[in-house]
Amino acid sequence: MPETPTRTSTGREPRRRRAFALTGLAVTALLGGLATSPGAQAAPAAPQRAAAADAPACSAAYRIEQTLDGGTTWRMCWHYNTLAGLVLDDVSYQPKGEAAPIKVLTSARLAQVHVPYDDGQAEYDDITGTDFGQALQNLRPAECPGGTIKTVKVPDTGDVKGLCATTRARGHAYRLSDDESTGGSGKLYSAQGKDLLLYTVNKASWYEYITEWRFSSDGTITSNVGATGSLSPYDYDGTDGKGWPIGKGATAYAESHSHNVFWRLNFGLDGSPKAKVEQYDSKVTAPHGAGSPTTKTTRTPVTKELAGDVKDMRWWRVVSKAGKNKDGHPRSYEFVPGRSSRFPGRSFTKHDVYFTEYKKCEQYASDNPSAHCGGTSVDKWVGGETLTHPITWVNIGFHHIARDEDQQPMPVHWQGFSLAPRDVTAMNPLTPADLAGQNGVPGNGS
Ligand SMILES: [Cu+2]
Repeated sequence: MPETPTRTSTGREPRRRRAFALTGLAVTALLGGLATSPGAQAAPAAPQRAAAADAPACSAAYRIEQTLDGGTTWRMCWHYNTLAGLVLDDVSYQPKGEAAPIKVLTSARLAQVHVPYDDGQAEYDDITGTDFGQALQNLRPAECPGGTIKTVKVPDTGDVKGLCATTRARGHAYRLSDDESTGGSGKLYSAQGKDLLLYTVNKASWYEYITEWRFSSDGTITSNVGATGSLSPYDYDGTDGKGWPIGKGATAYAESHSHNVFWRLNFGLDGSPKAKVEQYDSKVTAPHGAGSPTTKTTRTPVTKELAGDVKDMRWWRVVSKAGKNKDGHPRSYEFVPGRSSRFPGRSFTKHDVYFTEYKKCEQYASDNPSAHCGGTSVDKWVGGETLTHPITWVNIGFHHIARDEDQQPMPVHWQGFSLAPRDVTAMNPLTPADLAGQNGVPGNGS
């Protein structure tokens, strides 16, 4: 297996090198793809007329449709990008009671996996700088329980049985014991929820990354990246205080490092690329005398490009300009980040979320291949432009200090975020028929 230097935006030439499985052919293909259109490699066959009116515009092999508990249906297309791997397109959500699918995302995918080592001797952009996309893994049937494994045509690699589409239980969707003592029916309303689950596995040198998307019956979307495979055996040299011994006694100091994972989300709420972004902050004031603390929530319209930082009691949402729910409230999706260790070492990893105005050439959060983008990383694209068609970039970091248990294989460590529907429907999309009359008028026994 040849050792190939990583290609990075700053021409960084790490001393420590991971062994890449890149072949000359793959490198050529990768660069050839970049020269044309960074976002559009390996698109599915020409879109054909959808069989059903509600179906997204892609051929059957690239279409996913799943009805879950409560009658919620998720529909989408997918294609494969030779760098970023799985791309989801035209994602729509149709809970029971909605006459038509509600469009949510135009596209969603990974935008980078940035891996700097603590000693500064290696730094990787795994999406753009390794053979991540080329090294899509074949899945065995047992790895996709209850689902189907779709064939992915990976340029210069061939057909890979690489995309699992299945469902997975997520426990309680809701529970309400409707107490007679408070005027209720005495009934127990309880339901178990399910998610549509899609995933691929891509190898990046010694690591294997599981890219997972979940679409829940209650309208929530979740993406997680799980890192597994193996620690790089070339990196057992962290004896500089920047590693952790995983061999016997004081041996095999695996060098610590970070995994900074970026996603790129192009919303298309209610079928329109135009949307508003809002930031909410709540401030708690300590009690005066014998009183109680009070909390004030402020809404700040994000009208211009923003590099945002997660804080306690702060959140953002992307708001539809094209559609409202049956209560007359504009539909929106709220960004719910998972736990993150923000890495302050690079300008593009300094912030947790970026909202930038759509530009075709802005495809990868770092090491972006296009030279005509005014900078090669997402932070450079926050330039004060007015947001009309916002692109959302999510950065979730994980500082990996290895432990004995990381061998062998390494247990999966996960990082990710959710998008929670906020006023997409007028009530819980799973509300049972008995309780449908309680929109704004809950049973209160009075
Ligand atoms: Cu790691």
